[in-house]
Amino acid sequence: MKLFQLLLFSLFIHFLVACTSCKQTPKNDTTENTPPVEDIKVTVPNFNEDSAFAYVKKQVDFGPRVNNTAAHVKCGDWMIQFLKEKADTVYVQKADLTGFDGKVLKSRNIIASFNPNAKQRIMLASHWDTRPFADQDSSRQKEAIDGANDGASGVGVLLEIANVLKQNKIDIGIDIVLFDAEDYGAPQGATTTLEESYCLGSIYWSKNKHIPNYTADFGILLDMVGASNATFTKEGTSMMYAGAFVNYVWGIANEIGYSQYFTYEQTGALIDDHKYVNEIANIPMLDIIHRTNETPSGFGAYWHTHNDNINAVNKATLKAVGQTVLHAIYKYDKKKSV
Ligand code: AHN
Ligand code: ZN
Repeated sequence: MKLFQLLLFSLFIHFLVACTSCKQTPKNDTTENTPPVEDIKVTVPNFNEDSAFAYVKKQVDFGPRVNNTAAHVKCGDWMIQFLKEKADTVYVQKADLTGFDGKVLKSRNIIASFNPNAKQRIMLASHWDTRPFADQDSSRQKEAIDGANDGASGVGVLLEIANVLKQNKIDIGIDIVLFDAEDYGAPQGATTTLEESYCLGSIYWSKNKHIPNYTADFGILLDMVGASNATFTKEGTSMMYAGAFVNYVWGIANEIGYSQYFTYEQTGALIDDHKYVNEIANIPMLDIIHRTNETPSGFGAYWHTHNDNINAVNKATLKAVGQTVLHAIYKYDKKKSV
């Protein structure tokens, strides 16, 4: 009897040990078989600059996308339709925003989400409205600009990225956010009671996100990403709030051959949509924006003039930006860190 009890007890102990080791074995195996992150080979899809350019032209062909105009409504409707065919969920956030001149601007922020339930997310943004005047031009200053670069170029790149995301599996979440009413900023000398007159759509979104507890690991804003030989510097607001992500994206651009576009020069802090995403929504967001030493404004010579038309948009620049952003997101999808 004693012997039998001993046998039972020893069987029980064996059983316990076996169970514990069962649990641990797969864990150890996974750790051993997972290569260090540097060794992970990432396949990055190709960015089609012809397609991106066609989306830029499509927007411009609606006419200037100035709030409260038919062209603005039609272009917005087209983008929503387009994104509904590509993304898992599209949110349209409507808002009546007040411009510096007191006008009510009928606005829509458009958010296209891929993998809406994924915890780790990247936000990609651009503004889609056009400036209602050409205050930097020497003629026809009161007429709206085409905004081929200022507005349409960033959206064109993002619409092509939506195409790529539809066709090439990614596990992290991606949100393409098209902000409205960015460029209704007061011209110099205009009287305004508003502290902020640019970026009304992104300020609204940052205070009223499309999902109340929405957040992202980081964000990339595209602004004026289509000019020939554009230079994208390390801009002050981006460096202040999202420096590690700037280094990540600029590093990738240089690695894949776009060092003439992505320079390591540091330039002054800008007011742009990313400022409010950083400061109000607390999501680190960087700005890929064309900066130059060749003009007093620091923006390209086309900026807020009638020269910002389709001829100012260059496919090679769209490619450099689009391919860099694709690398950044597909690499992050594998590494889950920068
Ligand atoms: C200012 O002009 C203050 N910031 C640049 C924001 C902007 C306007 N981006 C495009 N148009
Ligand atoms: Zn502008």
